[in-house]
Amino acid sequence: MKLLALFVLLQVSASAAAPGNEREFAERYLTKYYDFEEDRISMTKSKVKRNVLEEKLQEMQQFFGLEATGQLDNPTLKVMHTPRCGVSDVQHRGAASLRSIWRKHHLTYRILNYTPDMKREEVDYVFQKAFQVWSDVSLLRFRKIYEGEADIMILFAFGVHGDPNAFDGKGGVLAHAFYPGPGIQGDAHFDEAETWSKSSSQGTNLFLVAVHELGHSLGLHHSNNPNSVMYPSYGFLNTKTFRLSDDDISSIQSLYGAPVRSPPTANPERPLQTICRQRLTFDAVTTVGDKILFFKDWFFWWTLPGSRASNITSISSMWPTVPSGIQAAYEIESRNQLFLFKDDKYWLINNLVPKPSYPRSIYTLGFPKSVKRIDAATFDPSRQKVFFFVDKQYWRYDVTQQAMDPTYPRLISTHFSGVGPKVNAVFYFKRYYYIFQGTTQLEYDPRWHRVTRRMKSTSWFGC
Ligand code: RRS
Ligand code: ZN
Ligand code: ZN
Repeated sequence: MKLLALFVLLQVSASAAAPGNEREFAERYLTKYYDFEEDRISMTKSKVKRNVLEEKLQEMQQFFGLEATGQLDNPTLKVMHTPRCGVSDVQHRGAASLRSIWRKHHLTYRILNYTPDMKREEVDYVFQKAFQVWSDVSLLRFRKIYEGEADIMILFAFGVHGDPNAFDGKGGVLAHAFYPGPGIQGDAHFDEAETWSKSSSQGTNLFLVAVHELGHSLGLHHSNNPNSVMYPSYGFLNTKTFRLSDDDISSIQSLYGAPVRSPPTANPERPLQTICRQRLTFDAVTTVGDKILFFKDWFFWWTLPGSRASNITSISSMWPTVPSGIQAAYEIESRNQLFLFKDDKYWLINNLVPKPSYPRSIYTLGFPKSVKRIDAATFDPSRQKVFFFVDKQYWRYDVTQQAMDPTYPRLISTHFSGVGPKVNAVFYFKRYYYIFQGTTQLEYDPRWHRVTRRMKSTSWFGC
């Protein structure tokens, strides 16, 4: 069970706010959800005097679709006394660590029961469409199941319904959901006290609320952008003109990757013809098991040596924590390790899963501060050494000693006969190094220290 359930009841009961104590109660509420106390203290140290309580009240009133009077009026107190989501409405410093996501792209959902307010087919259709909103802009795929436990279990319930977040009757909180994880995590619950509807003019529109709740089920937090579907107030969602905001799209894509669009240099429908027609350069090339990966911008092609077929995958869909624009990569196959480099950082992917304690600094490998990025890298299993290419020089790292070899860096042109400076990418395959310089690829035999073949960079695609 993940630590963060989206909705935890606010442990402030109405009785704690006796008449006359309303201001104190409101301040506690605003401290919990709107950083009131923190901002009040910093304001006392500031020369500019502002009414922090009034500002915080306005912020809260905007969130709840109330008139932003900045006063502790009755509608505001009513909302404050309603049990609600325990998650702050403001972007908390450090809140990013609370993030949980699904570690897979194919998710199942199950509708456990149906609201009597709508026909069953209508409810089915609404959820299908609500899931589609998220799958259209990400690599997520959803499948409906009819028995057993799904990742996302959907239900309608009144009041107390088996989790700590009882519903509050008609109006107020319409629904809640739990962030990704096992058990109740990921599930979405809808308050049956609402009159659910497919229409935009009567009752509560199930589609809009479902898109919001499923956003949480996928790991999205509330947003303070009123155009976002993750804004916590229903009144701001527009049924007729609904579309995800740019914020919503970039948030979901940062978690699960963007759909694989046609990259600028290739057409996935006819990859071979398109790749072969290009004068392609690559950012990094490496083997991973029996495949060769060719990194370019935000994606990579992969192919099996000897096969004329190739595939394209976005880096973020494969490894959401790894950035685009990888500059160097190498594999230690015997350990199932893949190392990816960008600027002065590197990531370790173990068994295709990113290790959590990365990225690390390249300086921990022994590079001097003058090195700002690695152009290319490869691991030579026969020597147990990694070769790092940086501008005109290369470095040699001993994997067993976990240290840079002494007497490095050396000049590429002196020690790699026939290879000019500035290597874009390099990988080791069957005792040869394949060195990419622009649109040219050199096959280099390290035993005889000579270039044995000169090819197009795209030769591995059967061009
Ligand atoms: C949520 O974030 N779920 O994940 C809950 C959110 C929600 O229900 N927000 C309330 C809301 O907009 N309710 C509409 C009806 C009541 C209007 C009165 C003022 N008021 C899900 C939505 C975004 C799909 C917030 C709210 C507004 C509220 C309230 C809460 C009065 C309690 C009491
Ligand atoms: Zn619930
Ligand atoms: Zn919400």
